[in-house]
Parts: sequence; structure tokens; C-alpha cells
Amino acid sequence: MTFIADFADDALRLFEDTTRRAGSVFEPSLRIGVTGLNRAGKTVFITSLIANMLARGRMTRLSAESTGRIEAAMLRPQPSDDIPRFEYEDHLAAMTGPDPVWPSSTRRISELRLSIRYQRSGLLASVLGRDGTLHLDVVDYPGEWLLDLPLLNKSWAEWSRESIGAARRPERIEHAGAFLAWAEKVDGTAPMDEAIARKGAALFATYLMDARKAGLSAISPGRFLMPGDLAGTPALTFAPLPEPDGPSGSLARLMRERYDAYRRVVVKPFFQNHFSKVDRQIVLVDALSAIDAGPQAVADLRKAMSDILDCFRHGEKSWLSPIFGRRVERLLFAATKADHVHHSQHNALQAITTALVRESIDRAAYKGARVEALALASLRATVEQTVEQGGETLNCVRGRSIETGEEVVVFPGALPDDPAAIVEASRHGQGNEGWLSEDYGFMKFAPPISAGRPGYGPPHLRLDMAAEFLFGDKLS
Ligand SMILES: Nc1nc2c(ncn2[C@@H]2O[C@H](COP(=O)(O)OP(=O)(O)OP(=O)(O)O)[C@@H](O)[C@H]2O)c(=O)[nH]1
Ligand SMILES: [Mg+2]
Repeated sequence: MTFIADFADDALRLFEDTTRRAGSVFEPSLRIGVTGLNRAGKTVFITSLIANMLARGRMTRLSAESTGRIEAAMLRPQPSDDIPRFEYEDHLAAMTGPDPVWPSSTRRISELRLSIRYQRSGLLASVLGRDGTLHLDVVDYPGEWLLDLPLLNKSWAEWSRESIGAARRPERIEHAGAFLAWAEKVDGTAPMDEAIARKGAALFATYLMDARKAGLSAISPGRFLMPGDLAGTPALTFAPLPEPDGPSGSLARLMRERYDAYRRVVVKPFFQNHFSKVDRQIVLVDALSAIDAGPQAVADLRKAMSDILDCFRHGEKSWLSPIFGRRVERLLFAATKADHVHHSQHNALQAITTALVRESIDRAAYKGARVEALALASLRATVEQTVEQGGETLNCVRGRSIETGEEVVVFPGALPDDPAAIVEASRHGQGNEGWLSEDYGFMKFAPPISAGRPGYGPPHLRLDMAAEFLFGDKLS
């Protein structure tokens, strides 16, 4: 019975894949959504995943690979003609060349298709034939743009009040001083004035950039940080006002119209075009950098993630429904850059990441989806080393310092076993008191030298497990 049901399920899925994309029943495509704030690790993840699928020596926990059923993987023309191709070769060459560097911040959207030829197993093989092809489509974009998702649900008045309230919070006020001084003086009911609007937008953008530099995540609009081609356009020339209402022809009305235009012409098309079609999703979270930056940064990361994840909720009647029409079947939360800490810390890192997004998951967001969490490193920049010190054995990592390029051995301290400790401290903490141990801190590592070996993709941690979860079943 189970056997037949499984088969029926698979066959149905294949049929759905086909009808959805008008592709061939024998060559379904799967869209993987790579979601993450800026610097979360999206570009490195996509580059390393592709490289490790092309040369699969390090993909032993991808079952189709370990059972020898993958025949070939290759890059093929992407489905969208109007999106630049993901610069895979350039990113890989930069990360794994003789003088390796990390990719710079992504400034525009891009797409790539990886096609995998494999041998089917089980009943599907006897019905459809042994040879199968799966197309994987992946999109990369600036993480800042993700911060705009919650704006789709917020009116100008709501967003304006919230943004002014946030700017006045203690951890932000030092960055927001100049903007707030402008906002509190300006009269929104006065006739519109382009020069005043431009001044306000510029001060607001400066504040957002400063707040981001301080490690804060819950910042919007995202295009103020990464404007792409939109720099200087009216859609980006607005700022929140303490009194957002004004009569027709007033400054407040102009700002509202521009905020609405920003949502309509910038935000909505981006999410509609790229998120509505996602089948499987990986959410990359750089929890370690936030922990390193302190309780406020963790609280802020939690807020940003929960605002974003709440928008992915399915089955609710909102004007987001047409944007997220399709149900994501699988969702993986991944703590990135796990190579910064010894493997004995990985469970704790995974637990903290889960705790940070727990409430959003629990709000019944992903009913029916399979949800898992994992600590991974897309490009492993360190090796482990134990050091004896004062009769104690310290679990360290060794890698190249990003500043000097020299090898350094680092003991980053221990993450708490109880993830609630971090979440609680971030809820209450204003200062850094009680926040991990004093000597706790990370070091940024440069990518490893000679990461490339024939037959092997770049070194990683659990990238193959992420692949197995995201698309392993489609290679069966
Ligand atoms: N050690 C280590 N560092 C990593 C890893 N992945 C990413 N990083 C670091 O994180 C930074 C950001 O990674 P990206 O992949 O560029 O992040 P992104 O999400 O694409 O960021 P945006 O393009 O700004 O949205 C890199 O420059 C590295 O410093 C990893 O697996 N190991
Ligand atoms: Mg990027």
C-alpha cells in the first residue's frame, strides 16, 4: 500500500511540476529560494553548492551521489531571459584562486540553472525509465532587499510611526540624531518641496547605513542601503515623518505617494517574480556575527527574521497571498559560517539559530512543510586544533587572518548549551553585561588557500546534508 501511495505521490508531483512550468515530464525543475539578510552567506552558499555539485567528491551525504546514481551535473541556460546570469565562474575563481578573497556584497539580482542527470531508482525507474534529469534554479540578490518584504503589509502611516519609534530607541538614537532633528522640525502639512524631501531621504539613508554598520539588522527600506539602478529616483526619495498625515499637495502626502510607489514598483515585483515560485527554501542566518556584536544585535536579528518569516505565512488572506501563492514544501534554517567554531559547538549554534526563529515557526507559519535546522559552512576556512593551556584542553579553530593573511589559532569561547540563555539575554539586555564570557569573540577568516582539487568542490561543512534535504528526494 505504502509503495503505491509513494509512487502516486511522486507521479503527481512530477505532473504538477510539469504543468506548472510547461517543461517536460521527464525533466522537472525545482526552484530553490536562498533567503538571508545581507552578509548572511547567500553568494558563498550558491557558489559552493554549485561547485560541489559539479565536482562531487565532498558530497557523500547526498544519497543519489553516495549510491552512484548521479551521472553528470552541468550549468545550463537559465529560464529567465531578463535576469543577469549568476557570475558563478568569477565568484568561484575569486574564492578558490591562489590569493582567495570573499565575494563582495551583491548589488543586483542574478540567476543560475544547474541540471543534474541521474538514474532513477525503484518503481519510478520502471515506469519512467532509468534516465532522469532535474533542473535546479537558484536566484541570488542583495540581502538588503529582503528587508522590504514586511513593507508590503504596512501602510505609510504604520511604517512611518514604527520607523520613527525605532529611530528613537536607545540603541539607535546615536545613529539617528541628525535624521530625527530634521524629522521633528519638518512640517508635513506644509506644501511639498523637493529639496526638503531629498534632504530627509539623505539623512534617513545615512542613519540606516550607520545602524547597519553597528550590526543592526531590522532596517528598511532595503533599497536605501543597496539602491541598485534606483539611486536618485523619486521612488527612493522619501523618509518617515512623526506626523504622517497631510492634505493634498503637502509634503506628507508626497512622501506617502512615494512610499506607496516604492512598494508598488520596487518591492512587489521583486517578491512576486522571485519568491512566488519557490518550491524549497533555505534560510541562511548569520547568528554568530550577531552574537559577537552583542545582545542588541541578536534582538534586532530576531526582529528582522520574524518580520520576514511572518510574511511567508501561507493560507492567510492578505494581499500577500497572490505573492506567496505556492506552498513551500521544505524549509531549512541554516546557521552559516559554522567553521568559525569547533564542531563541539555546532549543536549549540544550531539550537540558538532555531531558538531565534522559533516563534515565527510556531505561529503555525509552515503547516505542512518539512522544517529542519542545520549548522553549516559553505566554504570551510578553518581546520580544528586542540591546544593545551594551563592544564586545560581548548577546542580551537585555525585559519588565515583576514587582516594579515597569517595563520592564527583561535579559541572563540563557548556558546551556552541552553539556547534560551541567548534569546533571554537579548530580550532584556541593554549593555553587554552577562553576555557570554568576557573573552568571547570571533575572528574573521580569509578563504583557505588551494581550496580547489580536481574532482572535489571547495571544502565545506554539511553542505551535502543541506543538498540532501533541499533536493535529494527529487533525485530518487
Ligand atoms: N568562514 C566562513 N565565512 C563565510 C562563509 N560564508 C560566508 N562567509 C563570510 O560571510 C561574508 C558574506 O558572505 P556572502 O555570501 O557574500 O553573503 P550574502 O548573503 O551574499 O551577502 P549580500 O550579498 O550582502 O546579501 C563573506 O564575505 C565571508 O566573510 C563560510 O562558509 N565560512
Ligand atoms: Mg551576496
